[in-house]
Amino acid sequence: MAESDFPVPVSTLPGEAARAPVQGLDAGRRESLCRAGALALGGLAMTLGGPAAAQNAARTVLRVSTPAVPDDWHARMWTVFRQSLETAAPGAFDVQIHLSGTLFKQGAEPSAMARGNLELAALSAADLARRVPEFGVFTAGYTLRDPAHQRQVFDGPIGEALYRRVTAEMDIVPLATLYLGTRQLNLRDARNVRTPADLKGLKLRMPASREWLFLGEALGATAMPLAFGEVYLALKTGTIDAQDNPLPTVRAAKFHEVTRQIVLTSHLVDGLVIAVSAKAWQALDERGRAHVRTAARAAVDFNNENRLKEEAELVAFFRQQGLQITTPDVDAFRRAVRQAYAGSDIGRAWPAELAERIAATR
Ligand code: KDO
Repeated sequence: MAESDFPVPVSTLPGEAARAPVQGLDAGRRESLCRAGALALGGLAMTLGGPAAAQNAARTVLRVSTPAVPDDWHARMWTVFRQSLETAAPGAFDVQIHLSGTLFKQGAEPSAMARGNLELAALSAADLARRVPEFGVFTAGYTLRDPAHQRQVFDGPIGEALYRRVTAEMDIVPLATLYLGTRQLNLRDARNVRTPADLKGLKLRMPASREWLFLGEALGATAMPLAFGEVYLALKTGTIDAQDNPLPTVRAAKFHEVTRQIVLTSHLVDGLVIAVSAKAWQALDERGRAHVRTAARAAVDFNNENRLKEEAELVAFFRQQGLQITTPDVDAFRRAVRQAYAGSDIGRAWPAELAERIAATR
């Protein structure tokens, strides 16, 4: 990713030097050196900028970047994350939350984290599959049955092993996986959709990556890549005919204002992995790490609880808004999607037994 791809220039922030890992030292010594560095910086800031600057210099800056819109639960959960850290360690962390893709573009977060320009993000399976192909199994339609199944898989041995692979391959440390919702089709103009054949020729916007586009095609549509932030306008102007997202996202991004139908294909039980850059993680002591883990869990719990509740209420809400809500032949979609993956390169990117172990997880 070229530097010019980043919409907002990132400058060195106060506290950055205090967080840089020092190679070849044991953790205790590294921690005391970091503390000494922070104190030295604090002293300098005191001289230059007074007590407020000194306090800021000693805080660990954690920048968060997400494409999520402010009213979405997985945007609001970052405030819960910040509050949890503030309660556990008052004044120790400075969590800076950047919403709607204003700091980094959707999909650019992993490389920004690996380069030390970003500390925290919630990453999609497609983002992780680029370096850890097994993660691609979660980009495939109809892999996970429901939110409970997702939780069992990610909180169990499969999740643990995949998290370790991500840490080894990507210079980022997964902390927890949130439920983003179950993805449904959302059409600009209503049509009769029973099976994938009924989507022929439909321009379906998907996030811009090979895995997402494959899923769109497997559903029977013509997949078109587009960033999340551009979907509303594209629906409004007719550049695209449809998009897919979980119902809470449809509401938060107001896609129901520019669409007429939701087809309940339930094709992907979607999740995002909250992860911290390895650089930021290494600069934390054990207590700091425990606080960050607890904060990530609190954020996930907040998101999951609210999202599940809202998801259950939204069909009624969208009907009230005048949208048609239709249920297709989901088995026909499941069969077509599974067949598409079975014979493809993308389906071969993860070991067959992984999909079987996921299916067997209860
Ligand atoms: C989207 O672009 O459709 C998507 O739902 C993909 C997810 O992986 C995630 O990036 C999400 O957008 C954003 O967080 C916005 O809700």
